[in-house]
Amino acid sequence: MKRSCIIKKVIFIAIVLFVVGCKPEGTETAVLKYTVAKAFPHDKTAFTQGLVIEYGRLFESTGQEGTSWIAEVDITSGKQDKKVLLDSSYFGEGITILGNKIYQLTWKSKVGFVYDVTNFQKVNEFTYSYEGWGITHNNKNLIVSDGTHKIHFLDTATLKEVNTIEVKQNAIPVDKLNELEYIDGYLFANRWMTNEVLKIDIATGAVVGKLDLSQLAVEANQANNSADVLNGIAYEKKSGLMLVTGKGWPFLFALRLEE
Ligand SMILES: [Ca+2]
Repeated sequence: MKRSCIIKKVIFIAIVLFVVGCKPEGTETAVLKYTVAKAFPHDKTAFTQGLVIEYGRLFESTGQEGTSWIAEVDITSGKQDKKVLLDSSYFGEGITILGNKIYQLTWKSKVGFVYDVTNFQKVNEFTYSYEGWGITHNNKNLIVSDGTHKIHFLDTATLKEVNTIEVKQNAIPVDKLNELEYIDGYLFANRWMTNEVLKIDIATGAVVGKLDLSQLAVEANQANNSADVLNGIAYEKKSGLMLVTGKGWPFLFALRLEE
């Protein structure tokens, strides 16, 4: 083989190795680590759909027809002060609190309800064209999941859609996004039928981190063999703790994410 030919071959192999070795930009998914700071009791009859901390108080919403409620929950005892019981024609979903109002989604009815958080009186309704699953906000928009890989951004004044993103990991859509929590610039979503919480870049939809909560699901199932899936993320800014639970889970876990 001529010397020039060998050089060309070496260059070709080097290019191939470089291309194969390169990952597309922005697709790194970090494995997030956590420690359990504390486990609190949680009502194992609660079909949890939404979890949020506001004003230092914990609020929860539940689902299924006839058992859909919104409550303020005493975190240390797990006892609820039920404020709103939905008509049995509705299947309640996630809640978020913004500007002294609670926003609640319903699953397939495609209607959301708005309540005054001071007295839990319903003050408004809004509609959407997809299934309602999880809801949170970033102070600018309400942020809604619909069970697919799409995330909807709603104007907080008109409650109309202003933007959507598609959530992807390594360019592959990640569907079944459920309960949401916006934390420090990122969207966290637990994925239905898994024990994963995903950390999502809210500008691009890229999954940048993944939290595996399988061990917590094992503990929930050991304590209640009819415990259902992981569902429910709240964040307490002051302590930096993330609270997670599930449908029928007898525990609510306070987690500290490691850097
Ligand atoms: Ca939440």
